[in-house]
Amino acid sequence: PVKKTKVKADPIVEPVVPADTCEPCDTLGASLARHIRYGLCRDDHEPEELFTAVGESVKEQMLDDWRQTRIKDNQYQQKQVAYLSLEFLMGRALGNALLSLNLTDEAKAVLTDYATNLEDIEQVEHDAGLGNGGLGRLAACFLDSCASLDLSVTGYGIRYQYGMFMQKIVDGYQIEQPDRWLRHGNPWEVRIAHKIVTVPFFGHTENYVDKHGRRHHVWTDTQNVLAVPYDVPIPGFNNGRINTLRLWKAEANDEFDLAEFNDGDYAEAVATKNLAEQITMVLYPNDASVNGKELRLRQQYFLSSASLQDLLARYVAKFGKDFSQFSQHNVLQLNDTHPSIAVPELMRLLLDQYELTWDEAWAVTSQSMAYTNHTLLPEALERWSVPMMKYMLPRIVEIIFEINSRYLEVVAHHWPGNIEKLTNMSIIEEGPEQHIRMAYLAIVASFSVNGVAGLHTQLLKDGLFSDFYQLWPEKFNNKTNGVTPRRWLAYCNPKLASLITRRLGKEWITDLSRLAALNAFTSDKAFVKEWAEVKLANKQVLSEFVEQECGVNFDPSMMFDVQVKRIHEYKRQLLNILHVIYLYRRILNGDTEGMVPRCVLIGGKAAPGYAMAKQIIKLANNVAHMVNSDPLVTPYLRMAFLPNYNVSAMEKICPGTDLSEQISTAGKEASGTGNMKFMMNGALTIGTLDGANIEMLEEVGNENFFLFGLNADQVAQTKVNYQPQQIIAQSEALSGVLSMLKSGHFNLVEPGIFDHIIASITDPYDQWMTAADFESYRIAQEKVAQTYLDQDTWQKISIRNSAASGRFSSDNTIAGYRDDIWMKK
Ligand code: B1N
Repeated sequence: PVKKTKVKADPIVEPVVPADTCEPCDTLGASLARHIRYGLCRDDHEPEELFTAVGESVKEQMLDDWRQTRIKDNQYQQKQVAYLSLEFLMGRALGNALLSLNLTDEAKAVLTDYATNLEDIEQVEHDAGLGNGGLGRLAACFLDSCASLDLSVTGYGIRYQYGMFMQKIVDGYQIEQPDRWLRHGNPWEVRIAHKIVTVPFFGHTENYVDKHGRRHHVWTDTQNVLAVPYDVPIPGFNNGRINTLRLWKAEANDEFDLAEFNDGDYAEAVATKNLAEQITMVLYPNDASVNGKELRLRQQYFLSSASLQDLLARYVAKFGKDFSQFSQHNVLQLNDTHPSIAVPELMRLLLDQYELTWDEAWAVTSQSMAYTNHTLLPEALERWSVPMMKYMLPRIVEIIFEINSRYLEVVAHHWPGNIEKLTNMSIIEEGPEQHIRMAYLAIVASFSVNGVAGLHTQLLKDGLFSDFYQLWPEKFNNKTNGVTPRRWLAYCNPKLASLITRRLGKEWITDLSRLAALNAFTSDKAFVKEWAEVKLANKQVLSEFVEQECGVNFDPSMMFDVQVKRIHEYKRQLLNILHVIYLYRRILNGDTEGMVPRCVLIGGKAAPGYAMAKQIIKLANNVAHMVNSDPLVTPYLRMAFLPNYNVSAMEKICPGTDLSEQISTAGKEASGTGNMKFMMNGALTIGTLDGANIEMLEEVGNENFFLFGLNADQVAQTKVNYQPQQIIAQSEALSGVLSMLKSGHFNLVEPGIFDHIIASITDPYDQWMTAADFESYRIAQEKVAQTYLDQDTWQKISIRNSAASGRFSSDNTIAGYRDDIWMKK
């Protein structure tokens, strides 16, 4: 490795302390030696410490570019995007950073000096699980794409002390344990103490009119919490850009405890400190459902206020207090409504702190906010109690009411005399207790509202937000989700990546549409053979992982049929389990003609308060137990429930999967993104016409996708007079499965534990319509099996799936956000 030249400061800036007076940073090897010798302070290091030293040295390799990126971006040469999200599901950073910096080979070589290897070091890194599922992982993929597309985008989030809980399975039941991911420190983060800001809570408001007749508002008597930024570098792929993910940590300020200290009540003072620091203690583990807890609102306001203060301070440093240019230089993308309290907070800062008029402040706010909706599920729509919010954020509530009354004039003007419209569209929901409809607040204040897949956006326009679509059609747009091909192909599947690169060159890594060229190789026998060999090798790796995590033997010669995602009724893990029971019964009955040996893997976490989801986990484990313990069954069927499914598990799972299960009730999954990772890695999909599945099917064609089930319209129609009992009676297969379940075959020692699940299937109000889709699913699975028997055809379809996945690169998605939302004029 060559020694770098001295760091040159960018001529257009004058740093306070000229940074080019020091020696440039070392090579990775020298840096690592120094960190091990002088950073760890001792010789008896555990693998964790060695990882820390490696992480520190890799971070060091980014510092010069990070600084140059910051200097450049402080010039506001391009529009600054702030991506506000309560979740960033980053996973591990080491392997990804090395790939982006093109340092993987160097790191491998360097580590041989330390009697270890890169792979082992990588395994030591704890996942940054600062998210629940798709929404948080999407934010992480977006950061990668933004940096790789050379966009100046800062992620703003929360530095949760405890991320997503660790899931253990005990006797088939989910047990949650705290995720102490920061226990060994975090080499990637940098605490930026001089960018601390203060976030107010509680207190009350006073207002007065000054001698010029201007009304002033003071929010006073507040309890103030410090927001301390921790910056994490986000390297672009081989392009020298290092963006920033800024995560806020709550700390108590020093004022709070003076009174108590003076009274000698030390314990009381420390208790107050804990209260402040609680704000960023833990991630709420709900996916696609709300948890109306006060602390969650505090997190939301804390993130929004800290991030906006940060943005405004930066803007003022460059442009002064003339905010008329603000929206020309800044845009805020709200990742769902979770940070939508940023709307009234930006108004507050502009009105009360920078003394803009209402109209000026509103112009700034409504021209810089953009909102992404991620779900139609009513249980996930945020509504905050007005009395609670008044107590916590009194000034914010005043502003929301003012926004609402001005906006309702627009509604009244558009629909004269229509009281119902006013009630339906009001940001304030009336009732025994008033509530703020956060989605409406976000729509009213945003110049862009987008859904995350074609069908989802259509359903937003036709249903949930149809009134708003009539009022402001120009705000609505679709941005189908994507995933980063760096992590989800180049990094996680090196064997396939290398095969593709040997045939196509490496441009696909930044232009995934090039994978289309793989279609030409489906008739190249040698290529198809190599493709199959790579899959087999990846199945071997996955098999070892399953053995280690579940103690179940997955034979790589069998079909690997996988469903990994959060456990939710709408995602219908239950449908999958019912199908396993169906196959199991057939095997017991000796009906194995044409059956393809399969290994079924299910993984995912249930929200701790979601009883039905937890029962589904238990059922999966019990069925797996029965299946795996019968030697007559295991030649045809094996099943495992993978504990603690997370980002790093998916990195092993998607390369080794044959069949990807995307079987949600149509109209319920906004997009899905796991579906795309599997497709990229050559899995075939069995799926419904839901979310982005529809677009995947469009890209790959009907012959290469196992489609089944009702579509969204049919689901809505069927709902009117749904009679699952009848459907069950007409299906021999489903009747058999249900009677076996009812007989207690899977829960002999725990009678009754699955009664709820069984009842849900036969319930005419079953929203998820499991019974309705069973037959069609079963038949599609038959077709899967037939296809798998013809391995040559299967492998060709597999190639076509990868080839057709180009559209689902998050680079593509981000180019859309850039062109239609962020840079739109
Ligand atoms: O967002 C993903 C989509 O691909 C999924 O289809 C969608 O279900 C997911 C409240 C959510 N929607 N809503 C959430 C997460 C946490 C929370 O507290 C809601 N997650 C989704 C990316 O667009």
